Amino acid sequence: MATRKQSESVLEAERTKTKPPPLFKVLLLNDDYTPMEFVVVVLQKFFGMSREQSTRIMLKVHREGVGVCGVFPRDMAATKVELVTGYAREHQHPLACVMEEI
Ligand code: TYC
Repeated sequence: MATRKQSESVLEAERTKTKPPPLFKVLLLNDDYTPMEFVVVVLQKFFGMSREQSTRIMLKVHREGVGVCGVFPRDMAATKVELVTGYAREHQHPLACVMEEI
């Protein structure tokens, strides 16, 4: 049976050592060549957005240069970036999708 002091020092060690896992934003970047309709489809297909939400984000990227598609743990963000980039290249579009730690 641990004493109160022992329990407190274990809790203190955990408080100072354990960090929550980092989160990453997945971003789409604007370019002059990828068709708007293709970007809308990408947002629906890979990020589960409605047509309306996809259109909003696509227009934001088109006007402002960058937009957030979602926030994910590292592995999930990396997979989204790979899938979107692969899909864009299959269709010969230069669409850029990147991840950035929050
Ligand atoms: N700027 C592109 C065009 O005018 C559309 C576009 C939007 C491209 C978002 C990329 O991430 C992007 N066809």
